[in-house]
Amino acid sequence: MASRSDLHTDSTLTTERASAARQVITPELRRWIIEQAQAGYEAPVVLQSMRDAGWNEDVAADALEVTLQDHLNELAVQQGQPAAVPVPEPVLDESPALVDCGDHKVSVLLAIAQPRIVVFGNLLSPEECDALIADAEPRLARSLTVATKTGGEEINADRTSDGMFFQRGQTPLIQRIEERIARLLNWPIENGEGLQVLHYSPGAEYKPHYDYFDPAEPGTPSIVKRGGQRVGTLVMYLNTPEKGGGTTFPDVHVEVAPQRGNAVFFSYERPHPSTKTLHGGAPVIAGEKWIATKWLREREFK
Ligand code: PD2
Ligand code: ZN
Repeated sequence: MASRSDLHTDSTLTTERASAARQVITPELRRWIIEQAQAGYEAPVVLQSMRDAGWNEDVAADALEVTLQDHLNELAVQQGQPAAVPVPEPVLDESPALVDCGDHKVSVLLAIAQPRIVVFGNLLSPEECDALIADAEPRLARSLTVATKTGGEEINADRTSDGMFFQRGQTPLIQRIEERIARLLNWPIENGEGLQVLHYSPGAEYKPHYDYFDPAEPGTPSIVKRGGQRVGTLVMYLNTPEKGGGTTFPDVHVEVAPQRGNAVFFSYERPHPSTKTLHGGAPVIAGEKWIATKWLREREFK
């Protein structure tokens, strides 16, 4: 292992999280951490060296995470990928069984780091699911997707569902659900698109796609003028299909089973396939499938 002479602690350090860590990472420490990673030392080994040198464990862990993330981001940008931006993220420190969202406690069923995927239980009550379906059903039409070639909307053969959009805050129920989501994901309510409800009949599916807007498409600059890129997706299951209809992540061979009231969240810090957030709605084999999707933007979606 490299010399520890760059590893002295700074007396201004506190146990504050990543932003504080970023302030106290000296260029020497940053260089040392990157050298350790390049030499093949795993994070726990580097962390132990920092603790041995007198660093507080939380501060050292934050400094390590921030430095390696910044470094990976720099490498990605050098390779021509868009820069990473902040994304919505639930507070899952210490692996809580439940996340308190004010009016409601949501359970955490599964968390995957890369791609970032979190499956939640009991995000919506059965009554809320039924009410959303009842409000949406009379207004369903064949689903459109945003057409990145033109910036408009188009019927998409890969998406054989019916759907509709609510306005943000359109009804008291929607307002309540949006407030819950904002607390759950630590993301401003204003950065959310209106809730979309989709209905899949047997055989209907949504073929694998990315939810961000492809920067190479000519319509994307005009789409992202309103609110910036999409950086996260929350798919909420409003019923439990008899067979099929899972949400699939083909790059990582994950399939989330649709169960009424549960939801799958995933985020993407850059509009690039390296996020591994390719995902689809598998064909419904028996029964029907209802979902509500909340897409989250970088900035206020006016
Ligand atoms: O219905 C789904 O599981 C699904 C799959 C992929 C929904 C979406 N994407 C979406 O609404 O973006
Ligand atoms: Zn999608």
